[in-house]
Amino acid sequence: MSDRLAGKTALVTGAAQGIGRAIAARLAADGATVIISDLNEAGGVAAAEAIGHGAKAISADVSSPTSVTALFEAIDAEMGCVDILVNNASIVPFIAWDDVDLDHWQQIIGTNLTGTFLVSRAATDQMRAKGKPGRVISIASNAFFAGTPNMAAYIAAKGGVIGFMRALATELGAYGITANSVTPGLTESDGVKTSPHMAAFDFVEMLQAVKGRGQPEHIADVVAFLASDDARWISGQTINVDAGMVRY
Ligand code: NAD
Ligand code: 4PL
Repeated sequence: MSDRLAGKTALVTGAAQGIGRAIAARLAADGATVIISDLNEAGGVAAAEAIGHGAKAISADVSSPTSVTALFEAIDAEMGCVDILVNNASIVPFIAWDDVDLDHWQQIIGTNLTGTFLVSRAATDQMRAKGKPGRVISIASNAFFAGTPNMAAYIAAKGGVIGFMRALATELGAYGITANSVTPGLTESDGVKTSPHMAAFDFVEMLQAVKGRGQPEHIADVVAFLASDDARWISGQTINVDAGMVRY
């Protein structure tokens, strides 16, 4: 769609499907070399082939320190460094409060919050080691503002992600690295299409200022802006992308 990300390398986690895949496609269309990373190895390869523009798949589990280390060793060997990190990989549960036990809590925090920490730690250490500025963009959720039902551990993890991006902006601003969060509203992703969240669309649309169903591209367009030079003066912020469902 433009060449505003020409010469940049972008890593998008959880990009085999859904919002992550749309983000990868949009960054590639804007000229970035995109690394698609996902637990789902075959899905990542298929996404990279479909997106083209030199997109490449490297599978990883963001919740595993050894897997994240291996991912960044491969990036170091193959392309040197990433300029843009998009923390998108998450589990999106629908779970009644009475079923939220310690196992569930630790699984969700482990992937959605600790995974964001592990990948951000490795990516920004690499940027600093190579003396490169960079961008960290984390996908949180408007459920953090709305307190959406059936997602207690998820909402806690997303609040942690938003807080972490605020802190990282401070820690890394001096190195020319910005850190921001994007909070999508309910979005018709591949994961949501096969989940009980589908039943919430009519209610959510009633609350939206702008009517229609959230699509992955609505989120990808804003992430691509934050990745671009136009967003160089934005850091530590949370951009809500939900057709005006919540105001904060
Ligand atoms: P999705 O389930 O369609 O896709 C998620 C992808 O992440 C999958 O490909 C999955 O394999 C991958 N993944 C899961 N755990 C992983 C791990 N440990 N390591 C690597 N990859 C892993 O999800 P989606 O709806 O596209 O959501 C994408 C992001 O947007 C998530 O951060 C989610 O919390 C956020 N979000 C989604 C919605 C929505 O309504 N869809 C709303 C707000 C925020
Ligand atoms: C409003 O992040 O923000 C359902 C599923 N509804 O994952 C979300 C809303 C879901 C959301 C989310």
